[in-house]
Amino acid sequence: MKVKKSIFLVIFLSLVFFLGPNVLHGRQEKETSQEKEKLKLHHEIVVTATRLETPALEIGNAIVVIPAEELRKQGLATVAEALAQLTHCFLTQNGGAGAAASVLLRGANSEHTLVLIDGVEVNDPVSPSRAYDLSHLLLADVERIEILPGAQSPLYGSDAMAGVIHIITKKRDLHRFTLASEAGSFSTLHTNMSIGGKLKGISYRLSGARFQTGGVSAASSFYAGNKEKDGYTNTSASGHLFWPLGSQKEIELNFRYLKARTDLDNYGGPYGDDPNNQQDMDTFLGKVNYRSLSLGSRWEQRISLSFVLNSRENSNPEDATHPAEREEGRFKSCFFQFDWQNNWFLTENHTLTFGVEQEQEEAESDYLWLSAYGRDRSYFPAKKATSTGIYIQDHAKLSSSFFLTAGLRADHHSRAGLAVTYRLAQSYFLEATSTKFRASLGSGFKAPSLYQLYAPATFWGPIGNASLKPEKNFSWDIGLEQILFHQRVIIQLNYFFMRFRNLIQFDYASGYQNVGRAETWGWQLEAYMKPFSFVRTNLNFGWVKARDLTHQTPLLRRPDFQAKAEFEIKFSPSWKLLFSVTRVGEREDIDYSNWIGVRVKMPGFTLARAALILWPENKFSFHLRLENLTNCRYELVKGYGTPGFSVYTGFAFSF
Ligand SMILES: [Ca+2]
Ligand SMILES: [Ca+2]
Repeated sequence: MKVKKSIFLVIFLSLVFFLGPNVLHGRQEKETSQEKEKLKLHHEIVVTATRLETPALEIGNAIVVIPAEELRKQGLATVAEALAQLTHCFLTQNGGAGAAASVLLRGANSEHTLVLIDGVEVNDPVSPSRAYDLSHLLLADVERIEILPGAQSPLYGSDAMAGVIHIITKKRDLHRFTLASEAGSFSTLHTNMSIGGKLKGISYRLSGARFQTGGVSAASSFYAGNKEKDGYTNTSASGHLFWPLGSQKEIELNFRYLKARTDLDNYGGPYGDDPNNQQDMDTFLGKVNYRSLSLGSRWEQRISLSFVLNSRENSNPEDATHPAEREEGRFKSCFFQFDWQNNWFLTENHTLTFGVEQEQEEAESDYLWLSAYGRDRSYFPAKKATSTGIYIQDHAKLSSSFFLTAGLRADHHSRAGLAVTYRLAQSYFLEATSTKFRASLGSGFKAPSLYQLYAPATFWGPIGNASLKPEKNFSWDIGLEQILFHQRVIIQLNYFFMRFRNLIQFDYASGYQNVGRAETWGWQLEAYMKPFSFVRTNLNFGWVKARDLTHQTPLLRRPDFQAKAEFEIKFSPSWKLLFSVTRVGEREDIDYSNWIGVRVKMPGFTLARAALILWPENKFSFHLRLENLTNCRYELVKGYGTPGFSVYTGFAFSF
């Protein structure tokens, strides 16, 4: 009933806004947006691949850019949902919205991808492998997401082994006010708003969002005993201040806060249900950035200081089905980052970037589990590690069509010692045939996490190992991008290869050891086509092989094949229709439902979605989206639930 009410409310508000005067102004914006689409890909400015604003044409890496505005207009609420639209990575989630989400980029483990929010590293120091849980990040204030696959440690240091996911938020909005809301299946209601403007020369943007859903059962309801739905609420706020100090200097302030509560189950598979197992998450991120130009605009300095505080509490009291079982957990971490980046615009053709980065991570946790079998406590006392990195890079325009980026970096971790990494990326554009050839190679590393270094031994044996060394990898890729028929067709083909060594793996006898080796390789084929001015299609194929070389087994949860076909029909400026089909291939997982984990083959699945957007170019828009059209029954992680067919509707409004 609650959902129906919400849907009516959304439709009502939509009509009120539609009948308002604002809709009349929308038409003029049409041209600029079409212009933008024409310039797609090739003149886009990206920042992640060189730490500089650089046209995509000059980038030797296979960078993927997700424009968030487009996804928001369709009603998507989270960064995880946005990443799930790609065939470049695979997103796994232990249940519905709010459940732990990992992104497996180019077949690598999730902890081997570094996640940045406006340049701030957010991989969680208290997570056993310092991975980032993507489930709580809302799309509301995101401008775009840049994904830079491949070993990128020379740019960003530790953790950037399989690539970097950079979430770039909106800073200066054209709009003074925005409001968007959506309601739909599973009692989902999502609302976000922002205000922006200028006050005494200082630009500001403040935004807030609230997402709540009744959810699906985390332990899949396809198995016996799982009837209880697991809901999720998320309240997020973010702000940005921009203060120009004359024409050559500026200060920026960023903050982001999120508070989330996720209902959990005890495990996936049969009888995993638990009515009162829940997790509370609090995160605060802050950043101050100073930027100046000197020596006749030849020398740019960016000095930034940032921090991230994470706090997570798990609580699972006794209940009717588990009268003797209780769980309590507290996890805390903080991360500080200082970066001094210098860009020397030596000549028109060379930009030299060099700098120093200092980081400190701190974490502690306490976890208690009581059951009929006894009492188990895992206590991790507060531990700290620091690391210092120095980096240098030359981005060179060797001719009007040949670009080269070369970088070198040395990082020193307070416990694990030194890691030196390098990268080389080149891009060549053959004007005569509109063909871009690109190639890149690089090395990466990941310093051991605090838990891997210092987790105290238990009755069962050692865990942490203070003499661990950094994990290392090497990657290369080549690609081709062909533009045909005046950008009506763009085809991209990429091949990549990555080899990992010194991987930290847990051994029951000796705790964590640098013993693992793995290899991943694959192809990515993308075709963008605009056969008519009102039709746009995107075809994406990703093939990945990911192997554990130590045990000679496929890495878990990596589909060997993913394909996606997307069609967009825009009949007039007042409505467009979107339809997409995604096919995910077979992959291996572990089934824990019979005490001992057994390797199982997970079947492939097909998901179809459709979205109707009314007045997509207007200040006011209205959408209706249908997810999992065929009500496909599938699992991302063995035993965990996923939503079936669902319907959402909402509006967005700005002035
Ligand atoms: Ca449940
Ligand atoms: Ca319980």
